[in-house]
Amino acid sequence: MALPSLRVDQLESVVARTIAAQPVVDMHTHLYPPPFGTPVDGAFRVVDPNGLMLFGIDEMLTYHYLVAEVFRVVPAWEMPYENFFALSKREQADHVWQNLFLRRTPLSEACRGVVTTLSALGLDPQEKNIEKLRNYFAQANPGQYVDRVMEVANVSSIAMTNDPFDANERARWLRDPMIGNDGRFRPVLRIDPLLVDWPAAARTLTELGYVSQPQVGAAEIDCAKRFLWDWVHRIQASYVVATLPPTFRYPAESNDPTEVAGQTMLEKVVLPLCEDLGLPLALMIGTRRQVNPPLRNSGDFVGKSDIMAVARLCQQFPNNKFMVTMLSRENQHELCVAARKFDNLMVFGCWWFLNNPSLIEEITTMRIELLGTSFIPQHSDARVLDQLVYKWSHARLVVSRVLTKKYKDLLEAGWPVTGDDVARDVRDLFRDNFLEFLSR
Ligand code: RAT
Ligand code: ZN
Repeated sequence: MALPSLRVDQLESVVARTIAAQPVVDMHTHLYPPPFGTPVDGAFRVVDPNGLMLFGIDEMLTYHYLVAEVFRVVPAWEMPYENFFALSKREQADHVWQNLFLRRTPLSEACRGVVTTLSALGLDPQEKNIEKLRNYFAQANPGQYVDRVMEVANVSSIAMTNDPFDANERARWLRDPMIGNDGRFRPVLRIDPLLVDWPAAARTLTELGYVSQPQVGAAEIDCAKRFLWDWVHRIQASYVVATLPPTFRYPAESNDPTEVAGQTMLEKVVLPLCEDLGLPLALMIGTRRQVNPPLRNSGDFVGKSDIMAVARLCQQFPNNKFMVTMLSRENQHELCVAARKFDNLMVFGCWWFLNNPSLIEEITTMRIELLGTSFIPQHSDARVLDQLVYKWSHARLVVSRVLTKKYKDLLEAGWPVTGDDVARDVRDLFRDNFLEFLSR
């Protein structure tokens, strides 16, 4: 028997409860399981300085979003960039805590995120004594702590970003081929240099025995194919991903050798392999790297990109699957329209500078209006495990608001909406659209 339609006054609580209860498959993060190493042990001794599994208060406070924000209030003429980066992680965290949380109100989204996370983990942010907070994380066992955070955040699966061009990460995979074998994490192959910096990619390939020249010829295409094939299989990648600058064009509009090489790699290596293996290619477009290099990771910027490049790729490679997110707010409408034209295009996420409630609300509303539920509303992009808590709780609240409004409009138009309808839509948005696109 069909369930009765919800009443308008029931919508808000049913949608909120359903979204809160839906485990999330997080399709893009920079998180890793414990075998990738944790920088410090429980006694705050540095054990693996380049360890990739980051968690705890010091990592949260030194997140690159917050580093950028602390230089707004303690500018470089007071705290030169190099002095800040020469501090220990703990001292950097103290500086951020002092200046963004104690001396000012932590109103920004990234600051509020720390507060949400601490509260949800059962800590009292009003305590304000950072040492007490540190002691809590120092006692955590990394493997069990992954479970705890996933439970609090209600995340059931975490996609990593696995970069064979990063010497630190690569060495870990080569040392231990089973390193990524943790059912909670999903390996994903990151290939930026192949598409944006072939000379650098050629150096790495050569070092690894896939001898390549800075000019792309048949031998380089062959080497890159073997390299990609080997790494997709070594890590058991779910998909392939690259972050691209706003200047990305397809086809390339200049004769710049690096751009031309990137296009050759895309057409002759990456797309054929993805097609053969049924793997989506995720393109994250719009990052202008290092407009302020002394700020390091925090020095990247945003730029408006060209959506016709995406449309042409979708059209000319109909047997490939593309997952695309764009960093600039101005690109969002055109990207939605492109997704109406191409069923091999999956739009995802409100990325980085867009991961703010006001923008998520605007973008998600527009996506529902143009695409129904056929998109992936969010990915966390978490770099620190604990951030899963706030990135998802904040996103859930906004998506709840948007969906409630849309169901209300539909009820008023005369269409019944049941609890089962809500559950199915929420499942699609937070889990199945991604999983089905992978397996399509
Ligand atoms: O969102 C971020 O944290 C950025 O620093 C980038 O890592 C971006 O997400 C990317 O994957 O390139
Ligand atoms: Zn990312």
